[in-house]
Amino acid sequence: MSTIRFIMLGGFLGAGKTTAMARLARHYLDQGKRVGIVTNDQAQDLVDTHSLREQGFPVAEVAGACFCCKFDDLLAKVGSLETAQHPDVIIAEPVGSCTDLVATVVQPIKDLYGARFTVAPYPVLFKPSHGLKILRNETGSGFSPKAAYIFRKQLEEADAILINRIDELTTAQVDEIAGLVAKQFPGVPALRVSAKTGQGFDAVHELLNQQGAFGRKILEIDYDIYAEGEAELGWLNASVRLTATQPFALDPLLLDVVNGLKTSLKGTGAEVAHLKAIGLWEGFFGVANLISSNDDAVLSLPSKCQVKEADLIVNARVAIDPAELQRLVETVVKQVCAARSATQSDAKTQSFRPGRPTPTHRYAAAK
Ligand SMILES: Nc1nc2c(ncn2[C@@H]2O[C@H](COP(=O)(O)OP(=O)(O)OP(=O)(O)O)[C@@H](O)[C@H]2O)c(=O)[nH]1
Ligand SMILES: [Mg+2]
Repeated sequence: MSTIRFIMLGGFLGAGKTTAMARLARHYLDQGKRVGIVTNDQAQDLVDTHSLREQGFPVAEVAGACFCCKFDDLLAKVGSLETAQHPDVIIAEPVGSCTDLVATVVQPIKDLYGARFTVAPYPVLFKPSHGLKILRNETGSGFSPKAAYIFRKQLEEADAILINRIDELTTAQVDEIAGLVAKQFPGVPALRVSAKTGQGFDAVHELLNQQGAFGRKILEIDYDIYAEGEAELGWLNASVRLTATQPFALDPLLLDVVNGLKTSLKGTGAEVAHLKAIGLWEGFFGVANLISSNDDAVLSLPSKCQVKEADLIVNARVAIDPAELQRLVETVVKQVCAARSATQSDAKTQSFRPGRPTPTHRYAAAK
């Protein structure tokens, strides 16, 4: 029996993992391969799962904690994709605040499930907006030193670093990032890519096809700093049905939600790691994002539709108290509804600080 290629794509919150996964999935489908995707979040109602499903990919979701703490669930979800899809390739996206994935996911899969899977080299996407400040050691990088610690640890265990968003960076900016990466993570290949446009992805495909001694970088990591860094984030997943008597355009609504939150968060000084909102109705869907407090909100996937009803899902990862985050999200959704004379129903919200990671397995040395 042939083995399944297992590809995991790491990177910080908002680095471009989901965008890159969709691009990779399309590439393998074009090659006639069958693909399954596994998403992961600290809670239910993940924008990425809905967005990838609406794009037509088979997706299984591991919810409630990161892959490392839900290792058996990850394998069970992969198993359900195997039964339903018989995939040649599985692409998995871990939670963007998670690290130590080689010791807790890659190594256990290789060691315990080597007959079922061949694990691809582990790439980590580099997020320029926060990453440049972190690698420059700038104070006021937007995050605390503990969150910056997680960001660096993610890069440290990578087999290759994918410098993302080159479509919107100058050559000088990309050169500066590449120089800092080469100095601080010596010997790690750095590829220049755009998950949005596909620039540089031939090299990513080549990388992911390589066989050899990959997925072997076991970190020295302080779980106290890691846990405290994660717990600085307020995490919120909310869903609600919106109903209006007159049709409204879905895309401006999504942008209003994200921009409204950006504005209200500005007043608090809390740094945004990633805000994302998806609107869904009868096969239409749109997604809006904001990846840092200093960026602009973007409509990454437009729905181009008018609706009288829509399911809205908001995911927010912000360095703020989760109760305060929930209050701000509720206020903004209320305003957005009032502007369209829309009512809310079936509202569900989970807001919390991520708990301390306690991995199912942790390999102290590479097998
Ligand atoms: N301009 C540009 N935007 C990008 C690129 N890659 C991703 N984005 C945008 O960045 C935002 C975040 O991308 P995602 O793919 O959702 O990031 P993620 O790493 O999956 O985020 P989390 O799941 O929250 O950790 C979206 O608005 C994307 O459209 C890129 O190469 N160029
Ligand atoms: Mg994602």
